[in-house]
Amino acid sequence: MSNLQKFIQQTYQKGIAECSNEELYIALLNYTKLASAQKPVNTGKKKLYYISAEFLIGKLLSNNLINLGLYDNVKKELADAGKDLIEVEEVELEPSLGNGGLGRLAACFLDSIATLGLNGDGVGLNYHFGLFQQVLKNNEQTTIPNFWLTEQNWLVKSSRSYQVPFANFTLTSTLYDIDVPGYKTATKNRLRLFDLDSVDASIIEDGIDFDKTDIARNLTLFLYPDDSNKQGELLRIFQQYFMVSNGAQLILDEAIEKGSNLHDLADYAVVQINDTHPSMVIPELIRLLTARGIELDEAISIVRSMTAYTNHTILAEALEKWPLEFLEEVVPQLVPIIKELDKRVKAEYADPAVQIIDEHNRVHMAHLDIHYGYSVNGVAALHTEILKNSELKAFYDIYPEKFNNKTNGITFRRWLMHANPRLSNYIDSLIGRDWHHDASHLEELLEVSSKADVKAELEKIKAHNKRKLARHLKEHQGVEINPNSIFDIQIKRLHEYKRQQMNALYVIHKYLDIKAGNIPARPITVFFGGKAAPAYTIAQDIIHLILCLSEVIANDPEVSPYLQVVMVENYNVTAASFLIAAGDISEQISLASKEASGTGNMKFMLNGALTLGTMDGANVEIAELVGQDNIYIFGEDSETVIDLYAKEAYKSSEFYARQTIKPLVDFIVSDAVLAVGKKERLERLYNELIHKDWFMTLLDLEDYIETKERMFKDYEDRDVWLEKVLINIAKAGFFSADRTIAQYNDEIWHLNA
Ligand code: 26Q
Repeated sequence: MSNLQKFIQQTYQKGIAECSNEELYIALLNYTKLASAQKPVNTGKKKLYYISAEFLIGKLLSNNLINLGLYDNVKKELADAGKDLIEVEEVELEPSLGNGGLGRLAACFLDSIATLGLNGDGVGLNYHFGLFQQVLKNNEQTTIPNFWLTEQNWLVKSSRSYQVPFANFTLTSTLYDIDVPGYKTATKNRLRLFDLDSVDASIIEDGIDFDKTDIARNLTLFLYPDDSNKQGELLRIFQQYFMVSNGAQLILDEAIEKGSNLHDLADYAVVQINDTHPSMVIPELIRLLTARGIELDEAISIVRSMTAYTNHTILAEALEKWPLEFLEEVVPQLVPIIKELDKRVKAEYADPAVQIIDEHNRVHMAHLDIHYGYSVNGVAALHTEILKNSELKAFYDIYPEKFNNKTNGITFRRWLMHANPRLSNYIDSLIGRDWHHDASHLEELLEVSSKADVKAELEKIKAHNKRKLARHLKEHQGVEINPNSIFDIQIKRLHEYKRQQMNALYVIHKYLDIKAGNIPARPITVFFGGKAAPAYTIAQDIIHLILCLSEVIANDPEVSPYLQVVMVENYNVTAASFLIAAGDISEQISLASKEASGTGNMKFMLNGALTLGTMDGANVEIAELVGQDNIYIFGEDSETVIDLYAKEAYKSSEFYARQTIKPLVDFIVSDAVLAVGKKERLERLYNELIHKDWFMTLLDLEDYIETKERMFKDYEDRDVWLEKVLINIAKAGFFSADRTIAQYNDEIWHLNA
């Protein structure tokens, strides 16, 4: 009997063939945990702590099996017993510990850090319900708690527990670990998730409502609870401090256990601050060091030499600024430290743009990070340039040496090997397996990019993945799609700057065009997926429009054979794996200058979709790598856009007046759409587009429509299209997170492998 057979026999007193998929999942979870437990943790002297409010890790079973080198065997043993690992995997619930790009990036990074043999753990919170689950009902998004944390799970309870002091009470934490086995490595790392001992899910009322003031019960229930009122904002401060105080205590303890005297703490620890949610770690580390007898000046300099900040956005509304009085109410022990740090800045720099505490007594968390950390990085070349030259220019003038770029990356283990095993295996057969450890080897595909048999196989693989997605959607959402259509996909958080509304206007264009008798060469399926923050009204309105269009088109027999719109419910990592492997067109259509990087763009490219995008974020680097012939770029560039904002020169009403645009925008409030939708929502969106359109949808609309039409035309020349596909896959190696992490380590962390 094999190890797995023995394990299952011992667990259930029966063979694999006799087990249900549920039983097999539980057994495999524990089997995998056991295999991983046998791997020693990395013991390198200096350790990275990647602190993040989000870790969007996705289901772990297959990924861990792949990394532990067990996948092929387990799959085969199950198959021999008439079982399908893919079906067993269905049983696993996806952890709900993240929202979007920043959280998924953290998860990809953990995989690469471990794979490169670097000593680095993730630090965050164990949210019992995490981000809400999205349910689409009556053409609207509704929200329910996401119950992901079942009794049997990947967490391993540790013996570490800390006290976290707040103004009026102290809370106790317990640390849970999730193993992060690198890809075929000798050691592992961990994701360290702190939980609140006194958390109590029974306070959840209707939907995702709960008593925001009951901190001792609610602190680790939800990720990003509604912060549209003061109680919600205070809760976020409670959460952030709970995360960083636990993290800081862990950092000091682990360093001391390894022999640190704390004066040399920076030889033992480096902290990467993932956006500003963990920024309070800086004053908290200073507080803890001074409490242990280190002079303030020295404490500040120790912390400055071990903290680094990553910026993920230039949207002003996402840059956190906490009223000092809120901090006073929640964490008064930090306030004198923050005031002291601010005083030192004020003594040196007069420029109001670089102050930590502004004239309205708000604490700018990013400013704290930049002054009191040693590194500031953006997440794509263009993004970092915009930070240096405009958003953070005043800081760049003071500290040019702190600024650096780290273009994002993705783990190919999950986003190719697991999401698209057919393609992954086919690549192995063409160029061998060197790319598993060094993704630049994918360029060897260029040598076969013109071969007819290679193109034919790529075509087959894509068709297979489309059928797989079709089955998945049928089972999970009851939607039928045409696997022979072109799959045009936009999946990402709902946000006006990402311009899902522009794609919706294209759908309207296509609908009216088909009504006018112009039948497309091939049917088109337009997929959307993404959640909207519950308090973000216009984003909800955009979802509403998409769902209404989907219904109008489905009910129109003149159009439905050629055009379908699908809004994928509760878009998450699991859905992404299916969608990305099946995509033909990757929609990356943010207003230039607004998308810091994007990482979905990289995943689609790696899986053989062509990008339809603006010169924004990492699209710019994709365009440089593949060349203009192998990407579809449209729209104004970031300089033009930044200039339009500076001069307040964009007037959406002028674009609306154009004969090409007006009928499309008007259709939002047409009888056809109003018949299936809510007047209030549709009119609000319509008015927003005509009178404000802050993210300049109408500016790029014509070019977008023309470029997309050209893309559909090009799709029909399969030979040429597939050559472009192959060039995209071959050039995707640069976007391996292994490359990104090697750069973080060489230029920021300096850990020994
Ligand atoms: C801020 C203030 C108050 C409440 C919430 C927030 C908040 C929450 C989440 C601000 C930002 C986020 C998440 C940002 C995010 O996911 N950014 C994405 O990061 C990716 C990884 O670097 C990039 O590829 C994307 O371009 C960027 O949008």
